[in-house]
Amino acid sequence: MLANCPTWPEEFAKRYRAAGFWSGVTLGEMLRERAARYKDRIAITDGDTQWSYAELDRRADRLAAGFHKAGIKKMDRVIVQLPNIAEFFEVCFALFRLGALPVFALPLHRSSEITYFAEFTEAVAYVIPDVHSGFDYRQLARNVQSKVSTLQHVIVVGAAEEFVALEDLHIEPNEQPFEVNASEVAFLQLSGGSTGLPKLIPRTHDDYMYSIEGSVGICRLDENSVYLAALPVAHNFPLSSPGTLGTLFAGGRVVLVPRPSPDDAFPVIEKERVTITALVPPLALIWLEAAASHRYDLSSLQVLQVGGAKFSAEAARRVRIELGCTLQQVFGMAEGLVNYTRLDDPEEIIVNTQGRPISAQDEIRVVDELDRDVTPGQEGQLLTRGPYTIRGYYKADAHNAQAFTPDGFYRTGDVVKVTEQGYLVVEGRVKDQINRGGDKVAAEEVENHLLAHPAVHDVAVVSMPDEFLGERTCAFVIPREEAPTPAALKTFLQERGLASYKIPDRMEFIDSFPQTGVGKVNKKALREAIIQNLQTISRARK
Ligand code: J2J
Repeated sequence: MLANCPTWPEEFAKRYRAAGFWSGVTLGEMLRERAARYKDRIAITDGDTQWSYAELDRRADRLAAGFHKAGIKKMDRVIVQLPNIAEFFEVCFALFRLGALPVFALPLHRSSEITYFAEFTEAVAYVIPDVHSGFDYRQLARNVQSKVSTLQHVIVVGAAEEFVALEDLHIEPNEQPFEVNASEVAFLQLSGGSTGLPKLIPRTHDDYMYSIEGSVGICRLDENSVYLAALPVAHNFPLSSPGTLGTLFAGGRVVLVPRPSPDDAFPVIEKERVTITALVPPLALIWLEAAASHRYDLSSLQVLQVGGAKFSAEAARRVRIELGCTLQQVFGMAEGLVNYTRLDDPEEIIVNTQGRPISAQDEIRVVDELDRDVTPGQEGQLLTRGPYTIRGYYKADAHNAQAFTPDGFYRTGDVVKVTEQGYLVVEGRVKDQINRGGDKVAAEEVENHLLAHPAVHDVAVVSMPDEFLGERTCAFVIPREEAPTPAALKTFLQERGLASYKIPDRMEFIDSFPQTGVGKVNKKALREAIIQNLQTISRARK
């Protein structure tokens, strides 16, 4: 097992295995079995590239052999930062088969995030595209490699320059397959985060397969399903809810688009006869707007999943009317628990709730600030435990003691209400995070970066309401003698290599922060001040 990963106590593991929730099948074996069954059926479509199940299977084997020959071993961590391209899947399945662990980074991550992931996980390899969306990832790799001594291999899809080209790694596989056990960690997924440094989520083959299988059943995927991956493929939602892996599990076809805009996605939906896709709320709004005037035939689309942030009931109601398909709300988290509205639920449930858990094995508690269960139907903090919700983050003992209850429930930080029918409605959150249209921003992480600026005395990052993204970020800055300009601070953050979506949308300079009774920064007052256009702030200061 990977060291420093809290896991399920033996009594739970035994029960989950005995009941068949954990099937003992690895992700690599799942593909092997599907390839034997579906052979030449198309598994992945990426523009003009089409890979059959047999081809993907063969490529994964050849690449696993190549990774091994290059010196990448079982349990080694490999940062995978790829856009929506077919190679993402050969890389993942090769690593799964080798027993090496992908660390999933998003295409928008920059040197700050990647250097941290590489250092923290002691990654030996980093897989990148050459250039994507106008950004040269080789330049980023040079920067990271100069700082992280463990990082021996940079592997590039495309023009490798001084690095290794992915295509050159393919070799004839060894007869002996690698030994990987389904109870082992399969990869490290990223947490949305609410702390200074992002947390890494260890998911095992067993637990992930269980969540995928459950999701496939709920979303009714089968051999005829065509799933469009429009969101970044490494994110947990398009990866597993049921996402691309669920589609491969079901024998369907994964179709990739480089960007989720209607201009990119609509012609592909028409051409490939896409049946299901997943979006975050702001994108769903853009699709709804575009649906009124586009000229494409979207009639194949049966299900539009929306999740990652709260989708308003008002927008939700428009989906069936304007896009002609069934909306499925998805409230999930990379730590585990995923809730879905069911496809045949009454419209009122689909529009007004964020769904119910995948499994009867998902234990849900809604509690007050003292961990006491609230009266059913009341609002409270969501705690959860179950066969696919982690028991702790990777190498994070101190944080785990707070993020999990002593009996193993994960504190989601979300504030929810449970309806009489057992559906969850997300009402807010207690974690110090801004949910920028599905992109999660940990306030403390951005605050730490701003505090590194010599002209910044103190800073508090909070959310402000936004019609389109749901929330945006605002940084309240107490400057030293001379206040820097907002533009200078933004450039400073960019130069520190922070992902663009974490750079505050707005900056306000103030003299002091409103305080809570116990002398902490009163972020609630700051949030309210923005809504009331900063009047309360000046009052609070007087
Ligand atoms: C309100 N908040 C939501 C929703 C997630 C499927 C779908 C989404 C994610 C995901 C995922 C929300 N309404 N419908 O991993 O498999 C917020 C909550 C939650 C956090 C998790 C999946 N859906 N959220 O978004 O790990 O605050 O996963 O705790 O990125 O997003 O973020 P993340």
